[in-house]
Amino acid sequence: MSKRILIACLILCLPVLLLAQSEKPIPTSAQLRWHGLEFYLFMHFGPNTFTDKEWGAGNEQEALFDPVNMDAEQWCKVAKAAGAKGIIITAKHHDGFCLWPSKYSKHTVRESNWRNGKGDVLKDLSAACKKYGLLFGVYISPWDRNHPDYGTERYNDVFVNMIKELFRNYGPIWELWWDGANGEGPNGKRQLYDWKRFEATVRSISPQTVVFSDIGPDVRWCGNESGIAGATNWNMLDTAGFTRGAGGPPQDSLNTGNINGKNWIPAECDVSIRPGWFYHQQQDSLVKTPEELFQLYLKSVGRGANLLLNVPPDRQGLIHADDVKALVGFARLKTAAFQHDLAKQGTGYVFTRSKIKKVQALNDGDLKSFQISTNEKNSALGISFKKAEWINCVVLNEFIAAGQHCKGFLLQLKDEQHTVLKEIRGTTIGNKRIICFPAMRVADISLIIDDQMQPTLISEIAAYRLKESLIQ
Ligand code: FUL
Repeated sequence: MSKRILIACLILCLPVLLLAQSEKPIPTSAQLRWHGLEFYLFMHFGPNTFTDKEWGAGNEQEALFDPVNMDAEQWCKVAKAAGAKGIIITAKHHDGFCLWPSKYSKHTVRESNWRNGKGDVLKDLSAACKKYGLLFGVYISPWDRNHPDYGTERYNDVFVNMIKELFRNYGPIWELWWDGANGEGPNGKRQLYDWKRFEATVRSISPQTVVFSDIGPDVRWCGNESGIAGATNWNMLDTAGFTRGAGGPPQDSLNTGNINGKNWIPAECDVSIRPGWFYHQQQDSLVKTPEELFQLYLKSVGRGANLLLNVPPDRQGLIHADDVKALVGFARLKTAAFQHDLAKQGTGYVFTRSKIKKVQALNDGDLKSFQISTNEKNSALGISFKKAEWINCVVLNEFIAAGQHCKGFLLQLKDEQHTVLKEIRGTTIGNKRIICFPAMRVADISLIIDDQMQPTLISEIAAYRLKESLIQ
């Protein structure tokens, strides 16, 4: 084999070698797909919508639940207009009320008067999601303040049977959300959950479903309910010795993840568009503004996490006009902000051993192609422009299929004379890192990764000029 062919083979095989060599955790195919979704909606809906409570006691009359104009297609149209990729609904909250006619409970839509007891929120929503090309997910609270079996071993059977009903009758379910809250049932007893069995049930029926909880196994809570991921955000987490709920890892660990964590369990940021999780009319004036939602996007998705934004249907069974307005406004801001990637007009390069080499992967818009940042001293990846461009935002993507490697980076923005205009330090990159700064005319964006576990794979360096009011 000639030397040239040998070198070509080595270069082609490098990504595969890097993947194989990696002892660090890497995402599963279902997790990778999840990372690509970025933003989707949460919907809290049930008796609390009609009682103005956040946690129902479980003894609410079923007749209370009567969303006379419920229209799951309206929810989906709103989700689409917002740019969300799916909807996760509270199939059962802590009050135990089932939004589907479960055979294993007497506290369900069937016992209500809504559509003469023939209504099924999950049937409507799962069908509407399919029609509108959205993913369908469910939240099912293990804590049940209504079920008579709660606090006994029989309840574990009930919960397993409910999971089976959900997955068999309403699937495919892309994400399952397990809440950490665990209080007392109607008889004052607490439940010892059989998590192993619950997990095995989900995996056996639907192996591609990503399961969320404080400790995953697939997606973790970000440690707060304000929608903010850690400025350092590792996709890895140590779970040994921890349990779901009160026995979970400390909230700051959940927020940042663990640099040497043994499992790939990325963070999801759940937050409500209103102060409460459920709809309350008196909060109509407190819906977050499009600008506030954009800032949340920067602090969640822009830090490598996913954003799960709660938009609760009202008593009619519709998304309220105030929420629709805010969501559409947010979608407009986001689309306008990231429409023109100015880096595409520049030239991607690698600088190493005092030599500069043109590369395409960094600004070809393809998240599957990447450039490797070696451990060479004074090396950099970057984008140079023939003519300086006004920019105030740089977006980086790490090729995380191979794991998360960058521990520390320096972003240098230079002018046409190669004078450094601004230096920005950061830690992790992950799936996406959005970095904003006051607008300046930049001729060169240089990314120096000076602290990494293994050579970092960067798939894109993008540059934008956002509306000045969005830069904080
Ligand atoms: C919490 C619950 O107790 C809240 O009611 C809400 O569902 C939130 C998303 O999770 O643990």
